[in-house]
Amino acid sequence: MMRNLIPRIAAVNDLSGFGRCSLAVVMPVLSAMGMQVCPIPTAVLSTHTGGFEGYTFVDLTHTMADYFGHWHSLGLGFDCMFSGFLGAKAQIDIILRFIDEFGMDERLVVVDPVFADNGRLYPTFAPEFVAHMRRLVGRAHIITPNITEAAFLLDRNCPGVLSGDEAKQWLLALAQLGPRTVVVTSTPLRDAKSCVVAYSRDDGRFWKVSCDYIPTEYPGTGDIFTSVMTGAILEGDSLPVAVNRAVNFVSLAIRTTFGYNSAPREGVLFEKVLHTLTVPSGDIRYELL
Ligand code: PXL
Repeated sequence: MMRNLIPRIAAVNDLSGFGRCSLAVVMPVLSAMGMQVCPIPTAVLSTHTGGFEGYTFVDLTHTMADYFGHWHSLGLGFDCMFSGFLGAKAQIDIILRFIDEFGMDERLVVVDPVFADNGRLYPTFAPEFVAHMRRLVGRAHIITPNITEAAFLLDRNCPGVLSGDEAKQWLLALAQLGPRTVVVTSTPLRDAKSCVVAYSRDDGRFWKVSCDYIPTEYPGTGDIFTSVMTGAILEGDSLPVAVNRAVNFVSLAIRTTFGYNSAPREGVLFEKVLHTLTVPSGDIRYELL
């Protein structure tokens, strides 16, 4: 049962002024899906950190507790909390308090543990951040790491290639950190270039959705992926359908962008395809892993 007429999501993420990631994509995507997004900004940057030099970075840790304390005094309730890029490790305890004070254990907690990609930590994170993120992951219902973040969370090496059985073992190990649903993006499965794999402890089933391969990477696609998947879950979709809808939307945005040869650091031209989120996806082709 939703608490609000329009599903209401507390979106804990940064605001990057240019480059199409974090709140600048989370908010329009989820609004297009008919959800109310209430942002809790973790930091304000002039651009994201993936491909721009000299960006400004203002950490908003100092205001976050008072910010949601005001919300608490207003008696606001949320159907979902969805966290992404954090400005400092001290924000983990503040978010855990949000989960407690707003009773989010009984609602939906989605944690996208954003801190690394392509085998490396993002520049604003020190290695000790990983242990703090593990504590937040432990309180999530759903997590959506990419394969690099999954490797850091499990203290393993980033795999070159995984068999289906190995991918299942990774998903189970991540679920042991606490979340009942685990979705890992950019998984290098042996029989596909790149896949999203998923596991739900509720029914013990494993899923995979293969992605198109395009020889370019765009920042912000992980944020868009988790936003669409979260919106679909809140709409009542099953896990594999929600993952499939998210893969479809990101693939469409990437193909659209690639055709224009725009600078990858500017992100995907999702504005051109946002309208497709308002109708149910017809192309559902998930498989059991
Ligand atoms: O899309 C993830 C992300 C979010 N926010 C900031 C980032 C990145 C990835 O580079 O730099 C500021």
